[in-house]
Amino acid sequence: PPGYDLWLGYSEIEEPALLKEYQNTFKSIYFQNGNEMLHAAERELTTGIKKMLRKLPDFEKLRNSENTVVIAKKSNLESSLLKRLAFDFDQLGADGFVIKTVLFERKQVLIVTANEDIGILYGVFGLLNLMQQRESLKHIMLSDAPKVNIRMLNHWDNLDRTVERGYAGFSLWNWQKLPEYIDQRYIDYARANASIGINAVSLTNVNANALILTPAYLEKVQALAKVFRPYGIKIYLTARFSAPIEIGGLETADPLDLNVQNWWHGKVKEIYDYIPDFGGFLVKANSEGQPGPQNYGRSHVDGANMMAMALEPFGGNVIWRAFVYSEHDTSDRAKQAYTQFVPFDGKFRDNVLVQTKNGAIDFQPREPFHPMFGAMPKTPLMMEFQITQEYLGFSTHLVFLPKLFEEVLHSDTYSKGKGSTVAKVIAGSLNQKKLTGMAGVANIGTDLNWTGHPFAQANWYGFGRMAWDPYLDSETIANEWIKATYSQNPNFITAIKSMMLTSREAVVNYMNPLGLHHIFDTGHHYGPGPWVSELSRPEWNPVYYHKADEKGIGFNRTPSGSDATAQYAPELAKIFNDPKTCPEEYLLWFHHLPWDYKLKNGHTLWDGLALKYQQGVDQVKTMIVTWDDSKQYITPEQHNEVRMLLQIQLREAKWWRDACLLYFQTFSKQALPEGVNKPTKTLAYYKSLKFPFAPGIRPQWH
Ligand code: BDP
Repeated sequence: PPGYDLWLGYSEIEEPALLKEYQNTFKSIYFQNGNEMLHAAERELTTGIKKMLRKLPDFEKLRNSENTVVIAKKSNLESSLLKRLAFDFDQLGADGFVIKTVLFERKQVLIVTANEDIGILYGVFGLLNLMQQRESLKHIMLSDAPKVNIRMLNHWDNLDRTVERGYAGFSLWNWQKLPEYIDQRYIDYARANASIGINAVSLTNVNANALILTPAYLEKVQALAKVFRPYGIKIYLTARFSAPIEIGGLETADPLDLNVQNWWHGKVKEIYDYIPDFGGFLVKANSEGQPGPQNYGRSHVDGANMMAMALEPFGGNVIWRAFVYSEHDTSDRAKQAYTQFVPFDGKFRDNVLVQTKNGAIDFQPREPFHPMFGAMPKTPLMMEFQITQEYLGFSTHLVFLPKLFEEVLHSDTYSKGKGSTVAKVIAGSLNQKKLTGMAGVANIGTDLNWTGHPFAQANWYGFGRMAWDPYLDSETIANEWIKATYSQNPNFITAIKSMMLTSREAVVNYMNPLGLHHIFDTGHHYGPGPWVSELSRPEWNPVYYHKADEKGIGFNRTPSGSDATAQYAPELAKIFNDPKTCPEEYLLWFHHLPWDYKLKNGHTLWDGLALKYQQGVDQVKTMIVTWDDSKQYITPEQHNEVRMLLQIQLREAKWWRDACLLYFQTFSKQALPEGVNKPTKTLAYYKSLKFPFAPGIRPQWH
């Protein structure tokens, strides 16, 4: 089916000179014999070469002088060859690899080597990627190693196979047919992840069901672990804090209760009997109704450390989420995670990571980076990005997320002076962290092309690449992905790359320009709902976030308001506090400003806001032109599916513009500036819309 192959399509090499070069290179391959992981790597190389070179490669199990390619661990290479390679293996760690062509006994030999099996697997994918990028291998010298330890997908999959905030069908995990039936999809999923270096997955929703920790499910999880193991992927499960009560028959889940502690120890031991390389637990506690240590008057540290102690003897980790805000706390929601967690810096056990969303609210089209990243030098902070597009148009809108990821990672926390970027915090280099990680909430489901929108595949791909190397730039990633997925044609690449790179700014413009945020319709988050005001908790209402009134619009987070800026380094707080120096893309995030406030370009705030909404719509129109102009380079089916999706995106961009502007106009009481299209419907019409078909909603919000 179209799109099923993802970026592993291995299209035929059409360029004759390069084809010839590759054919010469792959005359005789020595591939070190070995375990399941090496076999997986060898299988992948066979598939790739067969497809790209139209010919089955010649593999040798014994090293001989005819070999033109040698793929083996360092410990398996003869010393004369190692000498030729002249490479310092210490810099590779366990996961890194080197790909190098050397002159050996008067012949060119391409070597792929590493310290460990997993390095060989990544090296083979690295080699295949070079070929998909159509790079010459004649003088290749590439070494690469990941900069982050845990590179993880978080699935928000429920046990009934619905996916919270999932827009690409149902959950891949077929609990009914497991453990006996191994769907080919599990294998292809593992291949795709390994190809970009993802080495951990959490299978289940953070709004957890304790049943996943019972033997009936564990034997199924075990079967998945067996499929993922050769691809270097560890399984994590979400642990519901109240599991000792729900499946353990205890009366409490108090982390300081001895019976509770013993229960978790026993449970963890049981899990490791099924899955000896189990990764650990991902926990959402005391957040949005999930139980947690605070139910018993205990702290996040008490809860996390209790689980960490149970996992420690087995080498497992606790990933404790910092996405908390409380109904009892009336302070600005944006401040609450910091308030709850920063005092605990240095108090978590060594195998605890605190997983923090990229921004302080909730995966909005744009947020300033989360202030916790600059404030917990003694705690391994794991980044949580959302790959599934809950607030960015679901799987219907083309939005290239690596642009967003890059913006966050390149942000400067100033926590140790200028240049203290979030990327350095995540990679652990800023504060010498031993354990590092990055997680992405998966956008994957049973849809034939995995992600619903074909371009949403680029977000899975890009997330993996950036988890491997948080310093990578989004343009490089777009380039790689287009070539591996669609076409090698330079015209196509240039056009589509620029379309992808502007797509994120487009969605910000037509949904949440100038720092607006969380003005989505309730529950499902499909479409605009800036007028929503009657939900029980104030911070669930969009009016809480935009605070539009007769005088102006925006959330004052400066010292005269909620003072959330005080959670940033003083240098940064100073910049954010003054509307004149605050980057305009964060203006209404940090300030409540009058409708006639003058923007940098001379427009009033009202006019500027309206023009931004219009610009977003216009950018989508341009994307459509670009896509149509590129028709000749791809198949009609490929062209048509994205064309249809772009038409929906355009319609929805206009909907956002019109609904938001009509609503905000009731406060600004000003006409739309020239250049902004007149809405074709009334505000009452937009308010009346209902969406019983919106996918991915959490059941409790129906
Ligand atoms: C919000 C989602 C909700 C998740 C929550 C979380 O709307 O479905 O459960 O985040 O991350 O964005 O826990």
